[in-house]
Amino acid sequence: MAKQTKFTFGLWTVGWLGADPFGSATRATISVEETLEQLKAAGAYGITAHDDDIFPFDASETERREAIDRLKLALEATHLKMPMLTTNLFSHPIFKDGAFTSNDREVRRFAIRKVLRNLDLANELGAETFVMWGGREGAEYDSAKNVVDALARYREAINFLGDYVVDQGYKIRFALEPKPNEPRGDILLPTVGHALGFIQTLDRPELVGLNPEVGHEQMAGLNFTAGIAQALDAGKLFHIDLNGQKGIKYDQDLVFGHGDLANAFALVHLLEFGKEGKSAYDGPRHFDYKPSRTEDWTGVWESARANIRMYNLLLERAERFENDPEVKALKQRAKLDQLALPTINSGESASDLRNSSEWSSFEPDEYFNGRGAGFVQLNQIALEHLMGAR
Ligand code: DIG
Ligand code: MN
Ligand code: MN
Repeated sequence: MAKQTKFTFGLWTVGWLGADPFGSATRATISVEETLEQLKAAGAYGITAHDDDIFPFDASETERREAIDRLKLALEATHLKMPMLTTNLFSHPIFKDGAFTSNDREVRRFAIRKVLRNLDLANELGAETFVMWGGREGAEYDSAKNVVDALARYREAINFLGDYVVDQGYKIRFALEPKPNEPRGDILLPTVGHALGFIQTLDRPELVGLNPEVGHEQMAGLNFTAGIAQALDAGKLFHIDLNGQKGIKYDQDLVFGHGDLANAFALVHLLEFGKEGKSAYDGPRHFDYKPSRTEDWTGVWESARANIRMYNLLLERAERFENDPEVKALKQRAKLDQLALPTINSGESASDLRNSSEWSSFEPDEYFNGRGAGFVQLNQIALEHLMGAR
């Protein structure tokens, strides 16, 4: 049975009208009220947004307030929540060389001011996670960006914003979203690993975690589920962007599971059973995808439902995999239980290890032509579960 998972969608996802660098929009816009009603009907728990998704970049204070109050009414009418807010620091020309790390100091100061106002809005809307995707933080030319200075400016901005959240008493945590490239030739903090290392250099590392996106790690040729495991290991999985990507190419933002399905299966298994058989992540399952440009509005809502259906189907199959007695036996053959054991005995010293009696019977040659791991069969059974063949 599908759990009551907290599925959320960015307003900008189903709201993407199809315009891309090679063509104009293929869909007409619809109202925020209809968008929230449709997402509620599709099974969403909540929505997320950039500030510029709620009101235009150049909205007057009155227009801004009207738009926010209109959104709040639509949230009330649909009982949808808003667990995450984020800031658009990438669309307006002012951000053409970045926001926090623009070479232009006036732009950096403007960007921080825009985020300060958006943090107040996040607090007003009850959003506890504040995503920061630095889509324009980066460069096309190595000579045009001193990366050491850029990281110092990034750090300065996040430290300043962390101080603001603490001074205001906001219950907000930041989630950095890595991406290797697009729209910049190279984006700063390109992967989970880079972002984890950067977080440790901040004044308040406890306030800052990650919002990894499936397709972004996969654009760099990395295993997304392994990256999520490292984020969990570091206690930094504050949010997650689910979608699909078919290998190393432009950011496809496909429906979740419509790219590397086997890795999506492993991801759902990790999220739902990765902590001693229990859920390893209790945050929203957030879809950051784009309904294909080929679709009309009927197709958009079908794609929204497809994200949830894919997650629930993978959850069902991951649960059968987790509880399959044959899988338990195969995991033992693959020594996964041994990997969970510490390598060194409690209190064992280097000389204890060197003088252990085990060495008298230990035969490295036994690993030739024997002691096979059984990984392929385990993978076969996993894929049979994925395919609904078991
Ligand atoms: C792109 O993957 C980014 C932007 O859509 C947004 O800032 C962030 C929020 O999930 N993801
Ligand atoms: Mn993306
Ligand atoms: Mn994203």
